[in-house]
Amino acid sequence: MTIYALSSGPGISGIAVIRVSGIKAKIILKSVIKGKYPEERVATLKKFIDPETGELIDEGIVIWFKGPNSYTGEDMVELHTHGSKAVVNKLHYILEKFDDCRIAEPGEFTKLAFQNNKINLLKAESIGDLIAAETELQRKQALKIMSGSSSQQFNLWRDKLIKILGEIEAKIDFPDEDLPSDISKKLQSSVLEIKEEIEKSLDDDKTGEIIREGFKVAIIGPPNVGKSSLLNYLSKREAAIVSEQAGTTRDVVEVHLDIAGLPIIISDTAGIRDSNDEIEARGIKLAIHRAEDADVNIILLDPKNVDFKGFFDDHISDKSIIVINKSDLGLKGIPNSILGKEPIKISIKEKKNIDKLIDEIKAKLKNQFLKNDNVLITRTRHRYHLSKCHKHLCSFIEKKDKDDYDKAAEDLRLSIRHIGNIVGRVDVEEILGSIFENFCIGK
Ligand SMILES: Nc1nc2c(ncn2[C@@H]2O[C@H](COP(=O)(O)OP(=O)(O)OP(=O)(O)O)[C@@H](O)[C@H]2O)c(=O)[nH]1
Ligand SMILES: [Mg+2]
Repeated sequence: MTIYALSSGPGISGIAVIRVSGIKAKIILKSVIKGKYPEERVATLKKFIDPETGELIDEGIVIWFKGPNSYTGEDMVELHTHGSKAVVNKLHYILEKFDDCRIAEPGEFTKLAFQNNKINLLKAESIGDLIAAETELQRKQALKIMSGSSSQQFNLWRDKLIKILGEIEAKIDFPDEDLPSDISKKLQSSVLEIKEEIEKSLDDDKTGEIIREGFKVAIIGPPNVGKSSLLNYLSKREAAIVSEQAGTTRDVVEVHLDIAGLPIIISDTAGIRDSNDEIEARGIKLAIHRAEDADVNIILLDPKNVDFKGFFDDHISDKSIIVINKSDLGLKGIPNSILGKEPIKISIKEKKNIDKLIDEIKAKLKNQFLKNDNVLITRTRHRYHLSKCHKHLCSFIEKKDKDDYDKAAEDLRLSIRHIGNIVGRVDVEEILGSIFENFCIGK
């Protein structure tokens, strides 16, 4: 099967890139250009034609990648045309007419690259992350994973475990061989070491996942203190309705922001108070959930709404930033109990001190999540498999008796399988290979 797709994204643009991958790529390119076939990997200016009528469609650059030296590992072609809807549609129409040629599914080029062993699963995922990256931090993280730093670590653990399994399997298969009597202890301590390293990686405050998805910041507080005004100010648009009526916001209003390179999902919520109004009460419940779920809470008050009883008292924690808005109205009436908590005093109306609040958000996120540079896990999928791997290693370590070799080997096999799942490598042959390598069987 040969696939094609517009790789440069929809919409009018200076240049559009259509990629074709598969066995027919060469024939297709031959049919849609005039003149000599281009050299491999050389950008060449060509006229595009309709192969049926010979009609000129556009003029642009073509590049021919002969497999396996291409992104997908198959024969590939790139057609760089002018980025008009009409040109792109016409070329799609022509490509569709070739036998065994169809439009690619989402991510299919990268899937092919993975299936043809051009990239591992982590790299495939991080290419997706890089394309989706909205902020510097996300770009850097995606690029780091793409360049293979975490794959290396996962593969290193996996290789070590495969080696240990090799030794254990040899012991099971050839019990008469002269293996050292303390083999069990030696293997136990090697596994213990890996287990502890994995433990450290798992204990990472989920930084990688949070960076990928965005830090969650919730604005909470009593009604009418200016929560929606703050959201609108930070997002530079009228994302939420602002009014002098208390109880305006009911639903959670969410906006994605880039604050100094940090990906932030900020939520405006319903003002929290005792309410008999059913809909408002539902909004308040949502607000409380959002506050619990957030990485940072901005607790917004104004000089008239500084009642800390109930909810706010309970919810002040390391993740809260206490802010008094409407400082333009004077700060009279703020009790010492609140001043003692050193709130940031802002005025959205007069655009005062909001930079201080932003600095505090950044500082909080950095302290909480960006302490560790060595992030390995960026998806729930990685965490799931690494935790499972860890669980099986713990179970291996509990098996001290020599009679438990069979079961211990199974624990190792499962842990290897889980770690292999992260990078996309699950291969029994490799384990067999390791036995041959280490014990010279057959000599
Ligand atoms: N004086 C003054 N008024 C402000 C300031 N910020 C917001 N307001 C006003 O306060 C009122 C309430 O603002 P909102 O942003 O709707 O408040 P809220 O907290 O979202 O209110 P609810 O959604 O009802 O909980 C509006 O009339 C705003 O114009 C400020 O810094 N100073
Ligand atoms: Mg509001």
